[in-house]
Amino acid sequence: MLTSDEKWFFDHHGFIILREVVPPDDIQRMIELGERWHNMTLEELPSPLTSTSRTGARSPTIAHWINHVQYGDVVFQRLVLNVEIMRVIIALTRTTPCLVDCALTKNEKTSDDITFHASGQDYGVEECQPHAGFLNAGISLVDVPPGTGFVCLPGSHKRHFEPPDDLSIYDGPPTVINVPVNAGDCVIFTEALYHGARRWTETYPRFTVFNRYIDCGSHRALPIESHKHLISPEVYELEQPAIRGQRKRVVERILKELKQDEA
Ligand SMILES: O=C(O)CCC(=O)C(=O)O
Repeated sequence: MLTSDEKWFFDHHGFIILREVVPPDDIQRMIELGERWHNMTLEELPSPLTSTSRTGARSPTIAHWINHVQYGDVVFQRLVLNVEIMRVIIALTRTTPCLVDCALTKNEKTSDDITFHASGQDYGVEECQPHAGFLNAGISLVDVPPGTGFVCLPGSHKRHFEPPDDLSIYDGPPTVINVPVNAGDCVIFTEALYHGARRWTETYPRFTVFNRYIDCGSHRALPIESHKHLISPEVYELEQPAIRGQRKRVVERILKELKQDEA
C-alpha cells in the first residue's frame, strides 16, 4: 500500500505529504462551512458539533477548532473516506484504523502559536512496514506559505532520546523544519512526532481539517449513537472499535478499490 519511497520517508521524518488529494469544490464547501460555524457560539452550533477549544480553561486566543464536523456535512465524510488518504492510514494502522476525531481548525493572525508537543511512543516497524498508534491527517484548505503553519522535529517520533528543552518552533533546519502546503494537500504525521505550528501570517484565515485515527482500540466519544443517522454506514463503521486481525468492511472496500486502480 505504501511505496518504498513513502516507507522510507515516513520512517525517516515521521510524516508524509500527499499533494492535491481533495477536489477544489469540496475545499470551497468546507471553507464556507468553516466560516459559518466558526462565527457561531457553542450553543448555536448544529448538534452534535461542539468545540473542546471553547470549553475549560483554554487561552481565549487559542486557534479554535470545531469537533465532529463529519456529522455536520457529507463533504467531511467524503474527506474521512478519501482513498488517497486512507491508503496511507490503513497501511500505518496495520489495516485496523479507528477514526477518533474530525476537527476543523481556524488560525488567524491573532491566534496563539503552538509549541512543540507529542503524544505516545508507539511508532515502530514490523516486517518492513512502518506503523503508528496515533495518526493525524492534517488537510489544508488554504495555501500555507513558507515560514508559517506546521513545524516538526523530523525523526523525533523514534523517541530514542528526548529533545532539548530550549528548542523553539522558530528555530530552523536541520533540527526544526516547516512544511509549506497548498490547498488540498494533506500532511499525515504520527502524534509521536514532536510538532507544533507557527503563528499565522496571511490576510485570509488558515483552515485545516485534522482527522485523527488510532491503530486498534476505540474512542469514548465516537460514534455518537444519537446522531448516527447523520453519517454514512462506512463512516460509522470507521468510528467503531478496531480489533487487531479483524478488518472492517470499509477497509476491505477501500483496499479492493486500490487494487482495481493498480490493475
Ligand atoms: O496547526 C498545525 O499544523 C499543528 C496542529 C497541532 O499541533 C495538533 O493538531 O496537535
